[in-house]
Amino acid sequence: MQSQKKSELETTLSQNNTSTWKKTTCAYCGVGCGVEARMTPQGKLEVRGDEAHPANFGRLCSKGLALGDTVTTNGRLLEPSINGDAVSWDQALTHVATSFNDIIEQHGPDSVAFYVSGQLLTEDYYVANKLMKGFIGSANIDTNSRLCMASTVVGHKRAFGEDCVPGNYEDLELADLVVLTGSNLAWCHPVLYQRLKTVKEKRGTKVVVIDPRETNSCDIADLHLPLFPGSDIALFNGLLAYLSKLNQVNRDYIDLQTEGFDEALQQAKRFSTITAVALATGLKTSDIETFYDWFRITPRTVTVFSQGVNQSTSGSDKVNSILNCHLATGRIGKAGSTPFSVTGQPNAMGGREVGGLANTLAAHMEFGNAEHASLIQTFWDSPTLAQQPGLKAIDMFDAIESGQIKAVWIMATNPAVSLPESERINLILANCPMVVVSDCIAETDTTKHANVLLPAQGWSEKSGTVTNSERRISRQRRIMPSPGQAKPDWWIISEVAKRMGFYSAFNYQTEHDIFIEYAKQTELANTEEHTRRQLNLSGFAGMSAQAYNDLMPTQWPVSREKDAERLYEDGQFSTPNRKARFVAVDLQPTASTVSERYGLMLNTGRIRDQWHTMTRTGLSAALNLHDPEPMLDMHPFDASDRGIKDKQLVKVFSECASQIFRVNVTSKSAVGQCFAPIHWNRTNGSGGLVDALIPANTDPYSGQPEFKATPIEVKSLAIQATLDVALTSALRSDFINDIEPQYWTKRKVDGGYLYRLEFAEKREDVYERFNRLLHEKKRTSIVSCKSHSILGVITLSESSNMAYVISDTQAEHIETDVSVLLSSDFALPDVHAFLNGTLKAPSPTICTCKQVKQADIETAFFEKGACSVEKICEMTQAGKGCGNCISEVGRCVNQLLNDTSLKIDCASR
Ligand SMILES: Nc1nc2c(c(=O)[nH]1)N[C@H]1C(S)=C(S)[C@@H](COP(=O)(O)OP(=O)(O)OC[C@H]3O[C@@H](n4cnc5c(=O)[nH]c(N)nc54)[C@H](O)[C@@H]3O)O[C@H]1N2
Ligand SMILES: Nc1nc2c(c(=O)[nH]1)N[C@H]1C(S)=C(S)[C@@H](COP(=O)(O)OP(=O)(O)OC[C@H]3O[C@@H](n4cnc5c(=O)[nH]c(N)nc54)[C@H](O)[C@@H]3O)O[C@H]1N2
Ligand code: SF4
Ligand SMILES: [Mo]
Repeated sequence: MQSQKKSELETTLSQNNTSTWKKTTCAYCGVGCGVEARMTPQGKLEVRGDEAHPANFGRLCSKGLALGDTVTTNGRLLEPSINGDAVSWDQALTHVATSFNDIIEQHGPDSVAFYVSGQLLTEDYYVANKLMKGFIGSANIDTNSRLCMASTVVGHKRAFGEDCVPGNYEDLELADLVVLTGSNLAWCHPVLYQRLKTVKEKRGTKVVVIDPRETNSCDIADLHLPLFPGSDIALFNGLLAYLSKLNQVNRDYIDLQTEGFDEALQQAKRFSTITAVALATGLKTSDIETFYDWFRITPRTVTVFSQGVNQSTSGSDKVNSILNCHLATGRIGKAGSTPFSVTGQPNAMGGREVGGLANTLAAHMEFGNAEHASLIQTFWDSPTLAQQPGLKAIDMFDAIESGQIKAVWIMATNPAVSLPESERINLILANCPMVVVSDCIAETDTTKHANVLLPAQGWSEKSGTVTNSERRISRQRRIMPSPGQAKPDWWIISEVAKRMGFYSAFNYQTEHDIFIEYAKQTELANTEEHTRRQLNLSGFAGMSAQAYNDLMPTQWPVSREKDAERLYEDGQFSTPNRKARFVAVDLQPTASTVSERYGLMLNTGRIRDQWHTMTRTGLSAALNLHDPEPMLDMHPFDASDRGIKDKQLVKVFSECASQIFRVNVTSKSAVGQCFAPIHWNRTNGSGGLVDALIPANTDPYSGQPEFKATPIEVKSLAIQATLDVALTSALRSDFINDIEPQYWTKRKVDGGYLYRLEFAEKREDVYERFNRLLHEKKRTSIVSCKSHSILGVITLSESSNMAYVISDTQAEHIETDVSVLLSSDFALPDVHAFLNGTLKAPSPTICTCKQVKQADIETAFFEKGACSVEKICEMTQAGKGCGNCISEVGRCVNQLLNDTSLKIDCASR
C-alpha cells in the first residue's frame, strides 16, 4: 500500500518536473518566516528564505533550513483506520459523526470535547470552533495554546480589554533597550534574535536577559539577571515602585489613558527597596539597580516575554506586572517602545483570534456578552450556541478521567507527551471510550491510543493562513502533493460536521470560503467607536479566490478604512471606557517548593534544533546532531554533592514519577536548579519524558500549567554496558523490549538510525542474552572482536545491512560516533575498521545550516592561519546561515587559543 502511494507521488513529481519557487510560511515558530520552496525532479523539497517577507527578509534558522528533510512519506499516516483496521474516508467520517451524535444524545453536548493546536491553520481552527461552540453547543474545545499563551491572553485582556500584541518586530530594531524575560530568543525565535543581534552591532542596543539560567540569548546580553524561579513579580513590582519613587512615571498618560494605578502601586510597595527585591529574587542589588536605571532612562524599551513568564501558577500576574511598568511609562505600541509577547507556534495567534480557547467565543468576542452571543448565533445560523466557557485543557483531561467526557478528538497536538503528569494522561487516553486523532504521523505517543485515526495533510501539502507574533497573516501554500489519503484538517472536520447533520453550515468547497467567512465574522459588533475591537479583518471580507491565493503577508487590523499600524499608539484601548487597566498583583510562591526529599528545582524548555515532540524535526539527520540525547543540565556543585559525573546516566524523581536522563554538568544552570528539554518521547527512547515528572498545577486565571518549577531529586544510575546499534531501518519495539535495556534512545542519522541501549548488568550477561536472542530469531552470524573498549560486533544478516556494536561504558563513554557506519556505502569491513580504530570518526557539527564541522574550524585555524571568529566564519561559512552557532564557533576558537600545548601565537599571524 505504502509503496504504491509512493509511486503515485513520484509520478506526480516527475510530471511536474522542478516546480517554480512558491512562497509559503515556515512550519515552526511564531516568528512566521517567509519561505520559498520548490520541488526538484527527484521529489525533494528545496527551501530558501523569502527576501520579501517582512518577518525575516530572507533569513531562516536551522529548523527552517531543514524543512526539506522533514518532508518525507516515511512514517506518515496514510489512511483512515478504525481500531487498527484501514477503512475508507466515508466509513471513518460516518463512524466519528455517529459516535459523537450518539454520545451527545445520551449524555448531552458537554460529554464530548476537541483538543486542538496552534499548528492548525486559521481555517481549520475556525471550522473546529464553529462546530463545537455553534453546532454541538458546548465550549469543550481547548488548544495546546493553553500550555503556551493562555497567561498572556489573560494579561492582555485584563490590561487592554482585548488579547492584542501591540508592537511590531521592527520595534526590536528601533529600541534602545530590549529586555528578554523568560525568553530564550536565540533558540526559540532565532530569526528575531538575529535581527536584534544585527541591530545591536550597529547601534549598541542594550540587552537585558532575565532568566534563572544562562542561555544562549545571554551571548548578546549587557546584563543577565539570573533570578530565582518564579520571582519575576518581585522584580517588576520593584521596578514600578522605583519608577514612582523617582517620579519617573508618565503622569499624563496614567491620568488620561489608564485606571487602577494607585492600587497596583500600593501592592508593589512591598518591593519598594532594592534590598527587598534582592531578597525575593536572589539577584545582586547592583544588578537590580542597573536594570532599573536603564529602564528609567530609556523611553525606547521593548520587553519581550515568553514561557518563563507564562508557564507559571502566577503566569497571568507575571504578565500584568510587566504590562504595569509599560503602562506607567506610557510605553505601549510606540516605535521601539512596547511590551511584546512572542508566540510559540506558527498559528498560536490565529487560534486565539478565531476562538480556539475554551473561554472565548469567537473572533475576540466573549462569553457573557449577550449581544456577541446573539450576533454570532445569527451569523452562523446555529441551532444551539454554547452559553458558557468550556473546560480548559487540564480540566478537560480530568473530565475524561472521571467519565464526564466520553469522546475526545485530538488534532495536531501530542498530549500524551506534552501535558503535565503525562503518565496519567496516557492512562486517561487508554481508558477513554472514544479517542479520535488527526495527525500526519502514524506512530506518536498519542496515536497509540486512538480508536479512530485520520490522516491529515502536513506542511507543504496543506493550504491556508497563519498569524505570527506581530499579527501578520501569511499564506501557507500547497507545494507538494499529499501522500496516501491525507486530507486538509478543515475538510476532515467539515465532513464530520455534515454527517452530524449540519450540512449547509459546513459545505465549504475551499479554504478561501472559510477565510472570508471568518473575515466577515470579525466585523460583528465592530463598528461603534466605543466597542470597537482591534481584531478586524473587514478589509478581507470581500476577497476573491485569486486575491486570497496571492495574499501578501498583512498585519491586522485589516479594516476597510486604514492600513495596519501599531496598536494602542493613540492610548485608546479596547475596554468599555477605552482606558487601559493596571492590575494590582503580588508575588506568589511557586506551587511546589524544594524540600529535603526533592532538593533541586527542575526547569524545562527547548533546545535549538528540535521542535516539540520531534515528530518532524526528529526526521532530519542534520537537526539530530545538535543534542542527540535528553540531557539534564546540572550545576557542578549539585553534581559533586550527589557523586554524579558529567555525561553519566541518572534517575530523576519527582512526586509524580521517575525518569532517566544523561547529565550535562554545567555552571550555566544555577546551583540548586536543573534544566531538561521537552522533546523526548516514547517513540524515540525510554528516558527524558519531562512531563511525566511535572505535576498539573495551574494558574488560577489562565489554567496554564507550571512547567518550569518542579522539585526533583537526582540519583546516579549504575550502568555496566552500553550497546550502540547502527541500523539502516528502525528497530521494532518488541525487539528492544526483549533486549531489556535500562534506557534507550533512537536518533536519525544519515542513511539510517542510531540506537543507544544501556544496561545495568555486566556486559558479559548482556552479550549472552543478546546472543541467545539472535539465535532464537535465527539471525546468527556473529563476529567478536575486542578493542577500543568495544566488546563485539554482530551482524544479524549481511544482506539486511545491519550492524550491532556493543561497547563497554564502564570505563569511558565512547565518544566515537557510530553514525559513520551508516554512510551510503556501508559495508561490514567498515565495522572492522571502526573497531580497529582505523575508520575516522566524524567531527561534531558546529554549524547546522552550512554543515560546518569542528574539523573544518580546526583546519581553518591550523592550516589557514585564521585566529578570529570572523575570519574562521569567512573561510568556513560557519554562521552564514541563521548565525546561531557563532557563539559555539567562538568557544571552539577560545579552546584552541587557550590550549597552551599548541603554543599558538596569533599576533604573528
Ligand atoms: N527550537 C525551538 N524553538 C521553538 C520551539 C521548539 O520546540 N523548539 N517551540 C516554540 C514554542 S511553541 C514556544 S511556546 C516558544 C517558547 O519559547 P521560550 O519561552 O523562549 O522557550 P523556553 O525554553 O520554553 O523558555 C524560555 C526561558 O524561560 C526561562 N525561565 C524558567 N523559569 C523562569 C522564571 O521563573 N522567570 C523567568 N524570567 N524565566 C524563566 C527558562 O530558563 C528558559 O530559558 O518557542 C517556540 N520556538
Ligand atoms: N515540560 C514542558 N512541557 C511543555 C512545554 C514546556 O515548556 N515544558 N511547552 C508547552 C508548549 S508551549 C507547547 S506549544 C506544547 C507543544 O506540544 P504538542 O503540541 O503536543 O507538540 P507537537 O510535537 O508540536 O505536536 C503536534 C502534533 O501534530 C502533528 N501535526 C503537525 N502538523 C499537523 C497538521 O497540519 N495537522 C495535523 N492534524 N497534525 C499535525 C505532529 O505530527 C504532532 O504529532 O508543549 C507544552 N509542553
Ligand atoms: S525563526 Fe526559524 S523556526 Fe521560526 S519561523 Fe523562522 S525559520 Fe521557522
Ligand atoms: Mo508553545
